[in-house]
Amino acid sequence: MTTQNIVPFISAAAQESTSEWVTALQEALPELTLISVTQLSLADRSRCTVAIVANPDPDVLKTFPNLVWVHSVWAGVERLVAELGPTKLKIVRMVDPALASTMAEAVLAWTLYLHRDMPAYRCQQRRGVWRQRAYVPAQEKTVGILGFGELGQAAAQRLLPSGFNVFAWSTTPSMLEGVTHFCGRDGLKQMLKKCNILVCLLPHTPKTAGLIDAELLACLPDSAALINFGRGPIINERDLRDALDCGRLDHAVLDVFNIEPLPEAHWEWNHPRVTILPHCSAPTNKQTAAKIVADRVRHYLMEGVVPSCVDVQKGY
Ligand code: NDP
Ligand code: OXD
Repeated sequence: MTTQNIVPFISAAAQESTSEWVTALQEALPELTLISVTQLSLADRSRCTVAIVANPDPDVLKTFPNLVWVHSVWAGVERLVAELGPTKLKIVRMVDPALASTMAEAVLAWTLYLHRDMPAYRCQQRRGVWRQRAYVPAQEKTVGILGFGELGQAAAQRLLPSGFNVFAWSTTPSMLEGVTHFCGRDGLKQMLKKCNILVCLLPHTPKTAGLIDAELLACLPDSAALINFGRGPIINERDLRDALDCGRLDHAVLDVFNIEPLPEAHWEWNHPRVTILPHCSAPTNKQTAAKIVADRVRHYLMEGVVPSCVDVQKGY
C-alpha cells in the first residue's frame, strides 16, 4: 500500500458510526483505501496529507505531521476550529444539497407546527379542552431566518411557496427573490420587530455566541416563537428562559443545546413552552455526503487542489 492510496477517517464518535462512515466512504472511493485512524501506524500517518474527520481529538490530529487539510463530515465546525486553535491546517466543511434539503424540510415542518398552534392544541388535549383558536393565514405571518448560507437559503425557498413572508439576516446581503434582507445589529432589531417565527441557522462563532439575548428577544412581537437549528450557545439560555417564563416568547423549538445530549435534569425538558429535539433536524445522509467528500479528495489527490475552506478567523 502506498501512502497516497490511504485516506484515514479520524473520529471521536462511537465505533458503530465510524464503521458506517468508513463503509460509505470506501464505496465512494473504491480506488483508495479508507482506514479508521486506530488501524494506521505512525509511519503511515506521517505520509498522509488529507484526512476525513468527524469531531476528531486534536491530539490524534497531531500524530499526522504532514496533513494539509481535513474534510469534516459535519457542516458546523466550531468545535474543530476552537480545539485546533491557530493552525495552518485547512478545514473543509460539509456542504451537501441533500443536507440543505433535509434542513429546509425541518424548517417548514416546525414552522407549520408553530403556525398551526400545535403546542397549544396538544396542551388543550391534555386538559380535555375543545376550543378552536383564531386562524391567521401564512400570508400574514413573517418568518425571519438568522444566517442565510447554504441552509438558510434552502429553508427560505421551502417557506416561500407556503405563503409566509420571509426575512433574512446575515453579514452579506443576499438577492434571493421574495426575501427581504437585513444586515447589522440595527437591521436585526428592525427585522425582529416583524418576525412571528424566528429561525436560527447561524454558525456558532465568537460573534454569534450569546447573540440572541434579552434585548433582541424583547424586539419580537407578542406571541412570537423561536426555532433554533443552528447551535445552542447562540441563544442566551437564561434570557430565553425568562422570555418563556413570562410568556413574552410563546414557544421555542430547540434542536441544539449547550451540552448534548441535554442533561436529564435540565429545565428545558419540562418547560411547557419548549419542544425538544435531539439534534435531528438535518441528519447527514452518509451516502450523498460520502460522494461529495470523495469527489473533493479525489480531485485533490489528482490535481493538488484543496477545496474552498473554512475561514478560521471568522469561525465558519
Ligand atoms: P453557511 O456558512 O453556509 O452560512 C452561515 C450564514 O451565517 C451565512 O449567511 C453568514 O453570513 C451568516 N453569519 C455568520 N456569522 C454571522 C454574523 N456574525 N452576523 C450575521 N450573519 C452571520 O452555513 P450553513 O448554512 O451550511 O450552516 C449553518 C449552521 O447550521 C452550521 O454552522 C451548523 O451550526 C448548523 N447545522 C445544524 C444542523 C442540525 O442538525 N441542527 C445540521 C447542519 C448544520 P455571510 O455569508 O454573509 O458571512
Ligand atoms: C451539524 C451537522 O453541523 O449535523 O450539526 O452536520
